[in-house]
Amino acid sequence: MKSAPPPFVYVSSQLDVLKMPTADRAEFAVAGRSNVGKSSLINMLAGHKGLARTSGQPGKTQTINHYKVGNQAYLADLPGYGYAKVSQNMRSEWSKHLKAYLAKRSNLSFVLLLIDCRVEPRPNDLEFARLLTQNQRPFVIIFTKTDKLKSTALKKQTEAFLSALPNPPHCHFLSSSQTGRGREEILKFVADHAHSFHPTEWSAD
Ligand SMILES: Nc1nc2c(ncn2[C@@H]2O[C@H](COP(=O)(O)OP(=O)(O)OP(=O)(O)O)[C@@H](O)[C@H]2O)c(=O)[nH]1
Ligand SMILES: [Mg+2]
Repeated sequence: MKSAPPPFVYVSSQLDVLKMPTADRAEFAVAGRSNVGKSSLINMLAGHKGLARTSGQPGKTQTINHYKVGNQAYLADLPGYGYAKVSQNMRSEWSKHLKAYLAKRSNLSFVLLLIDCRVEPRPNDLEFARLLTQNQRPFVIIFTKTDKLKSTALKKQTEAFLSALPNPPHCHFLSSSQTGRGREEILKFVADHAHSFHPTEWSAD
């Protein structure tokens, strides 16, 4: 039987780590290339289509958007990387803020790195995975848009991606925001790891 999702509540949109919500609970950041389906995944997990703004145009999410998940956790929707059409200036601004976020956000428990299950490993995905390890951030891979592939092709693609990674993820999930695939497992992962977040890790950053 499917459980009701914990209520998701929008909190804030910021780029500056100093202005983000108090780091008093576990945080899970949703990261990945532009258009991979980050905002759609948050809506699917929340069971609420209009919560995070989604778009067929890459580059929709331009700030780090925080959502409360029940009282236990924050989900942070990150701007996508790898979108060529935003100006060089804008890209280096985002990259600076993303790097500061990964280095400094004290309650960041896991990064959920989203990968479109149809694409081959791309240099900026591998580079982002490397950046996570440099910052000692544990991460999981969530393969998105699995409604677009048959199971044999899906298995082949996901295995190829996982073996190309420079550093292994904690685990991986298969998801589709169209069918709801992966929802229960991902929510359980968040709940289980939010539970083990200790108040001693709090900081007023
Ligand atoms: N078929 C299919 N389409 C999806 C899925 N998830 C997202 N999409 C589509 O992919 C496009 C991009 O989705 P977003 O959720 O806006 O992507 P994003 O990663 O938040 O993009 P940025 O904010 O630009 O970085 C939209 O047209 C979605 O409808 C999925 O699981 N299946
Ligand atoms: Mg988005």
